[in-house]
Amino acid sequence: MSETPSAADVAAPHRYTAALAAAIEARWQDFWEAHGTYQAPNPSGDLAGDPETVARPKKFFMDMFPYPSGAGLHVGHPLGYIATDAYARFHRMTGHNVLHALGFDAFGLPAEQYAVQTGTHPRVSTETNIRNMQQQLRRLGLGHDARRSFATIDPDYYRWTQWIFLQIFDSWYDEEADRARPIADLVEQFASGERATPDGRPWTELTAVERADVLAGYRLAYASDAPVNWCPGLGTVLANEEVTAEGRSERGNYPVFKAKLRQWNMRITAYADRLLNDLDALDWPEAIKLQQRNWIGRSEGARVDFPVAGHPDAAVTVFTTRQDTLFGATYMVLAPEHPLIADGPSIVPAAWPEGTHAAWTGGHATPGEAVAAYRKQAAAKSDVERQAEAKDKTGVFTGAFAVNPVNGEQVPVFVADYVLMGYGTGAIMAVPAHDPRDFAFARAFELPMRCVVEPTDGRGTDPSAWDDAFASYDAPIVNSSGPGVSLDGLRVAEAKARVTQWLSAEGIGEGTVNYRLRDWLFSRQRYWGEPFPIVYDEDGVAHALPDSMLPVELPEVEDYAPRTFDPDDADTTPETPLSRNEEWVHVELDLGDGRGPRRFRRETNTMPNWAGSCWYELRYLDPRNSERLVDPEVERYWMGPHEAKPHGGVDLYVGGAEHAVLHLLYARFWSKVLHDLGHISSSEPFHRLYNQGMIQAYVYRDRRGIAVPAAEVEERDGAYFYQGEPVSRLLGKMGKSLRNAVTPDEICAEYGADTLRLYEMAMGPLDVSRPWDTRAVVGQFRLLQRLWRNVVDEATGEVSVVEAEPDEATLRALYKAVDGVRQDMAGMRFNTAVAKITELNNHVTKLREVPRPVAEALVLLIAPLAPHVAEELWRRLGHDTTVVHEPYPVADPAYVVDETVTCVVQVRGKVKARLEVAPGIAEAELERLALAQPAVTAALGGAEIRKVIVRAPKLVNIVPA
Ligand code: ANZ
Repeated sequence: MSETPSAADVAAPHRYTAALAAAIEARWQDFWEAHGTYQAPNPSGDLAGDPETVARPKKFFMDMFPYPSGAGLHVGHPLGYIATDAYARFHRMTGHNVLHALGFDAFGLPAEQYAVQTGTHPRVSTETNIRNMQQQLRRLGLGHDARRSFATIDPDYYRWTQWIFLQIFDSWYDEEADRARPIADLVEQFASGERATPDGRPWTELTAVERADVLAGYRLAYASDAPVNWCPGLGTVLANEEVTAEGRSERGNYPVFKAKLRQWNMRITAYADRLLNDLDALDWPEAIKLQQRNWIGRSEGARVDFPVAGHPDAAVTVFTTRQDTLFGATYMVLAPEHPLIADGPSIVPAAWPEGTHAAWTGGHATPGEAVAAYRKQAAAKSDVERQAEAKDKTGVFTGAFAVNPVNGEQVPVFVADYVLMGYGTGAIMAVPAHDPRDFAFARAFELPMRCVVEPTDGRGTDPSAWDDAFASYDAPIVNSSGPGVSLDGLRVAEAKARVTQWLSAEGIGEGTVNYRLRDWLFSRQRYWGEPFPIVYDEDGVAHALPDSMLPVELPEVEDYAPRTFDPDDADTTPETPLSRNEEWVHVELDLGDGRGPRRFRRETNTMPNWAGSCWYELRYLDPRNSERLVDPEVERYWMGPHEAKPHGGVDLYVGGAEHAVLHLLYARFWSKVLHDLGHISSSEPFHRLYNQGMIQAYVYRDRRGIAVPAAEVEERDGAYFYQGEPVSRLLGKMGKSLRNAVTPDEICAEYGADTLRLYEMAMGPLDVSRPWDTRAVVGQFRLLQRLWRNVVDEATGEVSVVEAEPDEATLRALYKAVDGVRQDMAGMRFNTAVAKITELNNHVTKLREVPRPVAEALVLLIAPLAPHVAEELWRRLGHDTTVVHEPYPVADPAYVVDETVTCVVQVRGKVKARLEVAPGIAEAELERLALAQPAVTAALGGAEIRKVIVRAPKLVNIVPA
């Protein structure tokens, strides 16, 4: 819209223009805010409200909350927010109590890095960003309950993040009860002797340090020295997901080393089965469920002990999913970190056994040297790199032999990095004939192969003639008879069962389940995160801080950056930013444990980014509760389980598919712990999950491949030019770096927020990615202009609707639209809802006068999608209530029937009239209509009727006497 009014605007001073839209939108946003229009009442507590609303069916809708980045929003960001808002509005208008709010996920790396560069405290920049984003979002007219907003960096919020950490720290998983229980119950069991201590000594004889060690083996949050990804160049440890396939840091591309560092972990593995099983009852996209299942990676198999020849006390214990192939094991492999070949006493002999194949030694004089060199080489690689399918298999012989328990054969034990220490037992039996990795290794090292599963593809049973392993599950077992057990002739599944039984009877193995899921590394060497509510005493024992000392607020530090080191120096250890504040670190505290004030050292790591988003759904419910995490009645009201939602949870959670695993898995885990400990009735956070698509945008690049500002590109005859030079065009992401970002502010200024909302919803199905096209936005603006004109006289500003009943055709158009739009809104098909509203509006535009009932229905129909203009028109139509809580229009079924059928009316077999009737018309009604036709009356000429034959809906035959 240009600043100077056009001729059309002068003639029509009350036209729906960008300026008018802006005025309307600002007015209603203020109104909603002043009247708390979107406040959802709780059943009790400080947010309790109108009992009539509380008694309605309730819905809790959520978006994945934003990180308040300094770059602000582009039009891609609010796609999901607009959709959930439209959905929430639709539910308010269909009689629900709807909770919809939005907070901010505000701890994180960008603010910290900005702080390092500029010296601005991360809180300052983050809060500025939050304010900017709130302003951008407010302009979109999102109907959030503002009382329920928060940021994860608010001490009032992270107090509870810390409190939950302590709940997890203070509990253990009781396998028998299959749930978490307070650690005090476990202490009780040890103290009473009901449960034996690891070394059998009475609990009372254990020192405090020993007790703490025992309990750490059970706690759901525990510190351990497990190997982690240490990146000296960045000065921090990294999660596996932050390490590239080349074993370098995703950020900065620095080397990453496996180092043993004391770190906090969460025992999420205790919940592996429940996290897996409970997926079934969730209403989530199948693709996401599958990713979670794969991440958890449950494998059923067996553990088998292979004694080591010449070492009566040593055994190589393997995990296998193919115990049916035991007779085909021709060598063994240990992971490089395996304890049997670690420094110190090991099974590696002093010299190469006689007849050792030259290729097995790696050119080393002794097995000891070969193994040590190989271990060093492997330490420099990442797990991903080690497992890469295509790569050549490397390894060396350890000089040791193991004994295959099924046939007594001695098989050589190798060390090779394709076996990982972190999975199963860190050792495998290799069955080269039937496992592709073993096949490749055996070929490279000239190791024997034995076929024990008969190939069904005609390749024969001699593996030396094969090109690859035969890995089928559905085939008979061969070559598998030993002194104790024989499997020949059995199919794979039967053979597995038979061997497993035999192994347990012999005491050399058992059936086991193994998971790919690992415990969750929970510490980071960062500043901008939640401090741990943990202190260490002089013996190094970790203590939980009492409730009264929460929150542990982030202290001021001189330098926000983690200390970095020579990127290649693996022997360095991290120095956390919090550790630099000596006064904060060393404290004298009375923990209330009866031991009086003592000296403690604070934990100086911080929690990972994921922590704050692990429980935020609960905070929306009861945002100001300072006494408890959430009031149980309030939690049950919004999230409690019921028939359609067996584990409870949020009714709808909308966000990007990139959060398929980590965030959703972590949040599910916390939810289960809190449920087990009795704090919440739901055991799943999100009952229904919906992934919205992405808004994509064209990226224009010049001849050098550099992105040019998309807004300044011109199109000529299908080609694109920037400053006269031709540029290429490709669909890509939207963003500042690609110079194609369009902000909601620009679109709001040009057309208004209602147009932007409609356009985003009309672009296509919500779950599909779609290209942004600024030139197409005007289409939705025109829809609103026509709607406006249907209600308001543009010259006078007066309402122009007439007090009249709509004609038949209009009623049909109206109720057809109402019926369709209702279904589309309920099914989140906003694009087709917009199409149906447009169709109805176009019909109304053609009427000479617009009857009030149609105008009002149109306004109500569009209200969830374009709430400001709907409020304005509703008010102008003479209502003093907000449209937000008006009932959504309901269709009259009589007018909804879509097609009509032509009914032929005959008199004495001759066609006299044709009727357009509904396909489901009743016979009596059809007969009545037929007899009322003037042509029929004329043909009868007053004669008596002998018979009327009705074949609804197509034929009526009248037979006169
Ligand atoms: C013998 C065998 C024969 C195997 C055969 C497979 C096929 P999933 O299904 O992913 O759980 N394995 C076990 N631990 C390993 C480790 N730490 N590093 C690398 N590989 C390991 O895989 C289980 C199978 O992967 C196990 O079954 C083992 O090889 C291997 F025809 O044992 B199998």
